[in-house]
Amino acid sequence: MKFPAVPGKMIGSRYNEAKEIYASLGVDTEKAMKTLSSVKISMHCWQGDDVGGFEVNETGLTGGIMATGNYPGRARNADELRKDAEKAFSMIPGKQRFNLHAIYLESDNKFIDRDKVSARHFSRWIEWAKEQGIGLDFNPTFFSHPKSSSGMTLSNPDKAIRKFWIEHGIRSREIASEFSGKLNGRTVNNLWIPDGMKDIPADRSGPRQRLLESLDEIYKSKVAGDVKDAVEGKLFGIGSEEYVVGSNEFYLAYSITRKKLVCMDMGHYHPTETIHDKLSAVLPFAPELLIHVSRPIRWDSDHVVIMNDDLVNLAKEIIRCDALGRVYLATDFFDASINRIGAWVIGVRSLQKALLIALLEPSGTLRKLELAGRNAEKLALSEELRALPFGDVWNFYCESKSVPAGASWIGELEKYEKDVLSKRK
Ligand code: RNT
Ligand code: ZN
Repeated sequence: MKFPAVPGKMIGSRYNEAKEIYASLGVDTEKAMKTLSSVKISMHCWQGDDVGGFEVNETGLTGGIMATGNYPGRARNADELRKDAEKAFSMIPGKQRFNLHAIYLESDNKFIDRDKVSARHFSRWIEWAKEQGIGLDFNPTFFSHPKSSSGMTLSNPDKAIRKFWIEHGIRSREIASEFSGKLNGRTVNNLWIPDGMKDIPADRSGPRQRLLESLDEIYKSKVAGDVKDAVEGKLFGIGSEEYVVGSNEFYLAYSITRKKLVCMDMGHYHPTETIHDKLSAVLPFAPELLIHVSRPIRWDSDHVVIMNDDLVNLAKEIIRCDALGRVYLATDFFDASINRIGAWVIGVRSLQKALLIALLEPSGTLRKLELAGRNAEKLALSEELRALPFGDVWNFYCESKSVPAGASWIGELEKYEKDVLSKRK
């Protein structure tokens, strides 16, 4: 099938017109593109293989999260995953980052348990990141393991199990520290645990007290390099509908008092609750935070991110709060029912488009109208802004970064599926 690429000759002329249109509203398109180019999105490794990972004793995905579908072509090993990520990067404008989970280790067919994992097992990832000129982020993996099958890890009443997971947390920070040192930059190390209960607990505070102590133990020592520790709460998971130990309130309080980053995942709140309003509430107290960019449909379903209102509202808040340097963006979704490289590219490009829309907003004018009490004018202007030719700026931006503009990348996706993915059995 042919996909409507924007005719190359038109991209420049359409951009020039768009530039003038935005300039008439006081918006500088060049500046917007320059700012967009400075944003590095941490693309999650786990869309590439449905959160399977490469442990020798792979147990399958557990922990209250779920990837549904069995579209052919998932990456079966780290080499394939790297190749797929490179393909995705070739269709995403600008250099980004890559986000690894501990289960994506490479241990040459030897079983390495979570309490023994170390930077050595990620040396090929570090080499690859150097070649790509990108930074790496990290996540300890507290799910898909026999010692998490009771649904309790860092909050487990059994001291030995708790200790096992604390050790995993400590080792993960060391790996993050190695990433930061070897790649000469920051590494966000995000901790999420599945701990919770299906039905009404007799004791809600005990597990939380134990989690608190386990976390303090993990973060007790300083690690070298620029490691940003983040903690991610949520409302519920499959099998933990009634109670999640690491709830949003728990981690918000923890992160503020312990000077950690809180991670807000767009799918981890009540189904009608969105996160854009939370930024200006948390930022006065938290120097930095992490966002897991996801798309919940009716529940924390981790659908591929698209440029919907939730995403655009989030992007606008980041820009309006002038918080680009304080808010780290990491994608987090896993759809196993479609081409996985496509999923990555759709998600990251959608986030970039949302940021571009936000950067092209005449926010000063909207604010002035609000202050003057001209609220009909404010609403009218923001509605008219939706019809502005942001797509012409986007296409020009893609072209300036030497990646396909418009829908033309879909052809490349199809070709890669035919040449590479369809050959994986
Ligand atoms: C789970 C959290 C968590 C995971 C990844 C795989 O609900 O969102 O971030 O998606 O760690
Ligand atoms: Zn998440």
